[in-house]
Amino acid sequence: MSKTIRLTAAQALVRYLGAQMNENGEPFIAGVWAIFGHGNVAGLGEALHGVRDSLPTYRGHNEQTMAHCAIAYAKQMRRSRAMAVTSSIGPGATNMVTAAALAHVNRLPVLLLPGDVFASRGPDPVLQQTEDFTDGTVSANDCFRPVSRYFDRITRPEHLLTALPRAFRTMTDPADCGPVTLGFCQDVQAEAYDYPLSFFEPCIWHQRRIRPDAGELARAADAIRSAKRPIIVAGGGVHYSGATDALQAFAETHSIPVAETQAGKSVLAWDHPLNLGPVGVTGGEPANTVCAEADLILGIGTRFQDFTTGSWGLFSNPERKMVCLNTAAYDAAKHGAMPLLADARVGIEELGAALQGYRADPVPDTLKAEWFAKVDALTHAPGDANALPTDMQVVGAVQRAAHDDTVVMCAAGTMPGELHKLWKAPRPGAYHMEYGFSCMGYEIAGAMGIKMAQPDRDVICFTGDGTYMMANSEMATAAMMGVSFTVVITDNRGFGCINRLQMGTGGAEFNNLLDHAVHEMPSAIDFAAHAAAMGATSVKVGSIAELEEALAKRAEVKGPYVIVIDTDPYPSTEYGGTWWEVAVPEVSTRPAVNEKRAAYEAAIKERNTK
Ligand SMILES: Cc1ncc(C[n+]2csc(CCOP(=O)(O)OP(=O)(O)O)c2C)c(N)n1
Ligand SMILES: [Mg+2]
Repeated sequence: MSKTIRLTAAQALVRYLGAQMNENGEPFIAGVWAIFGHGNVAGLGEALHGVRDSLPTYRGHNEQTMAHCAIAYAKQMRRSRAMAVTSSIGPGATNMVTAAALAHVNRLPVLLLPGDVFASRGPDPVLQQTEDFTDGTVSANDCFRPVSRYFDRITRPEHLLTALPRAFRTMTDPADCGPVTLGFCQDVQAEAYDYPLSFFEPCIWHQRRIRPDAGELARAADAIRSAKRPIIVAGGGVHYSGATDALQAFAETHSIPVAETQAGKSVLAWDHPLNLGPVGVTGGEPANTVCAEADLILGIGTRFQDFTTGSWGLFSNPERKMVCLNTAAYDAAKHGAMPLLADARVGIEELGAALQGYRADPVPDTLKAEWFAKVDALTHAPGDANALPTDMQVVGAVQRAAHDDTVVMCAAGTMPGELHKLWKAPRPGAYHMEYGFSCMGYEIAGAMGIKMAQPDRDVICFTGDGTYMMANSEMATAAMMGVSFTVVITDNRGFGCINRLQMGTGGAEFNNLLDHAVHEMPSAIDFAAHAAAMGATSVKVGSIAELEEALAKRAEVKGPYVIVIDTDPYPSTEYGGTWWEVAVPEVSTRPAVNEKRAAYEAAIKERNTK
């Protein structure tokens, strides 16, 4: 019997994809998003058609947002499954670069398969080929290099024998996890080769759980034992490791409070007494007060981005030590932390065993009650017929309509900050925030990806008018595919959060709200009509009460359901938060800028001299 099989490289690739399993026995690649062009229609297109019953191919409307959908799918699946995305060469490929960067920052798996120029160079230059005058090996796909965890260019069919195992190793490695880009030369996709049959045998990719080094564990445990006021800062890694139960048990046993980053939010139920809630720039007073005074910060599964640390101002207490439990050595050693390199779940378990008998000083139990008394007043504020609703009131209305199976999601604009502060997540996975890249335009495609990952969940997407306008066309895909989720569009007629940031740094209101941008006609976008034109069910509501009525109907709607509400661009939750480093001009004719510059310099000095 022959030990090889003659396949095109594209056929070999899709056959290999179908044989890669996760440890639950599911195919790791759940489907392939594709927009065809000359760079992939003949090669990959033919191959995908051949396997369409076992490996579904989906057609989107934009390469970037197809990839956002795939990435959101992987995030909601806690990285246990992923999707592939293929494009033609040229613009289709470069459209995916932003999504690659998003997956790179958020450490999320996605397999990107842009077509690439002819390896033979026969038609040189082929349609859409960029030409480097000094380097014949460069193509548009080289843009993916800095935003891929693994990059390869398939210029011979047998390259797949080494490239594909590396691709899966990268996507399933907890530390290196991120986007893989395989630039797939157009002619090579169609070229046949005698592949060894063994290459296509089922392969299981297990989740690696690295145990801590004995020395690192002992040093971390000693540091924690000598701390009286430690706090855990829990990030997305706790979710990806499936460590939420272990974290809760650890926190309870040692009475250590937990603060949640954007990616970490929902690791503990919002009302768990030890969950002090959101930390950092979009954080609340309970976590931020305790962090500022903590003598030890125990980061678990966090990359300590500046929104978490308040540009390190929040963590600048000279007394404090930092231990960082992370699966990536790069993160574990950030900012002088004592590294504890391990999988979050087994790392927490071993740390717990090493800390037997240790209990931290209790934190004042009034902190949370005081915080919620203040913020609940904002979310529950009654509607005022003479004023536009605030974004906080919108969050309140959605919260009242939410239940245990609701997942709220967002990425950019006002709502990530409001939701981090205000949303009450009842259980892990109830909160999905892409705040590593905070990419406008992730929302609608991402909501579709979440619903595809967990069809039984009630997915509610928050989007501003700005981010809706940035990328909305996968709404039509969701309508066509019957993927049901709710989109709440808060229309404040512009980039409200950046307008507030501009004012906060002494700037004139300029070029953010549509009224402050060059125009001849006032902009009045009818979002409900726009969404309806793409096949969504949509409604514009005029008040918080009407929003609640519209939300109550969402379970009956098949496909995307869009609710539009006008909101006031100026107010936001005034409580909580902490300093965030945004560079203010050193020289300006505006006195307001000069004042903010002085405050900026003082804040930097305070952080740097503690
Ligand atoms: C792709 C992209 N471009 C620019 C930004 C910078 N940015 C962050 S939020 C924002 C405005 C968001 O406006 P909107 O969605 O209407 O939300 P609002 O703050 O008005 O509620 C901008 C321009 C970004 N995060 N992503
Ligand atoms: Mg807006």
